[in-house]
Amino acid sequence: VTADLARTIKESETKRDVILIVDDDPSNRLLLKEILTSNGYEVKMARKGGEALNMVQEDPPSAVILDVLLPDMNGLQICRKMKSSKQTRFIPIVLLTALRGNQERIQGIEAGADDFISKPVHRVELITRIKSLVRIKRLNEILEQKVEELEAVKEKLKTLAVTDGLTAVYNYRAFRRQLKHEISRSKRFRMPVSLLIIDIDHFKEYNDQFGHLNGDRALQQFASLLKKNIREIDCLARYGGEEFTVILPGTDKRSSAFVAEKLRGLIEKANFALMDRTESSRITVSIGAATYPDDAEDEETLIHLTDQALYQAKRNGRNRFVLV
Ligand code: GH3
Ligand code: MG
Ligand code: MG
Repeated sequence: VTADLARTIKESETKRDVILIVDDDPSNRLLLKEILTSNGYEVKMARKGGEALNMVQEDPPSAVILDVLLPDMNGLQICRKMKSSKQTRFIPIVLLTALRGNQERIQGIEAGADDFISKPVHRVELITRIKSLVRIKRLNEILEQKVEELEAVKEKLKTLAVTDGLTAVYNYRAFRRQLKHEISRSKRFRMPVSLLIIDIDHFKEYNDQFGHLNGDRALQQFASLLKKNIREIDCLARYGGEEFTVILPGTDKRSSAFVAEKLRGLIEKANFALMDRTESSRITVSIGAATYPDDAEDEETLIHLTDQALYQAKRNGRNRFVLV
């Protein structure tokens, strides 16, 4: 990480920095320009405040050297404008002040100026100030970019932590968290929540017949078919192997039977594509269903009873659902 950061800083340092000079006095402008260009900076110039503000918006420079007295606008006003805009507030501003300009400096700091140079301009002083300000700006930008990158990685990790790698639906961990959440909501709002556990019938044979890779593909197609046929608020998860769970918030026993039967019929009719084969395959499922609070007082019991109903569906001959 440090090596990466060092490289980023080095890369950003090889770019030529553009300094904007804002001064209405031509000889002053030329002097500043000469000092900066002979030190490797690119220079842009503006005579008036309005012109300077436009240039800063259109193509943000690495720093601005700003005379306090300008024909159309006070330098302090420009400072305030630049520092209040999201786009330009990180551009360093050096104010050109009179030698004994203490009052000006205090006002300058209040307006957001980053540094001061007094007239007549001293070469070395100007260059050292500009150098360090440009460097700070660059580091700020890199820092901001790194923070953004980290945030993106954090989001990605968060998603990965709750997602099943094969089917991209929620994983077991997310299922447990979601069930807990829905049951406590259900308690609060006195609404039922139903749980389905769906297990593919004879999936071992499916693997034996079509191969494990086709088995994996079937699981993927299976999961996306289920996902497409439940509501947005329902939560589909891979419980493990070829077992899936669906949490149905706000769904009572009767409605859960309706959903279970709908999903069972859907799977029974679906064609599952196979690799390297033109024909497709068929799958059936057995489903156990239970409802909170009718059947159980807590999530452990709810899962246990749903599992027992599933077992019963298997014993009754598969390709069917059983309610607790
Ligand atoms: P039934 O549920 O109808 O009783 O029979 P079954 O053969 O489906 O049941 P069992 O639980 O004994 O076997 C489940 C099989 O599912 C075992 C395993 O080969 C297969 N399986 C589990 N996870 C995966 C997976 O990620 N990919 C593939 N291809 N197969 C899997
Ligand atoms: Mg099975
Ligand atoms: Mg199983």
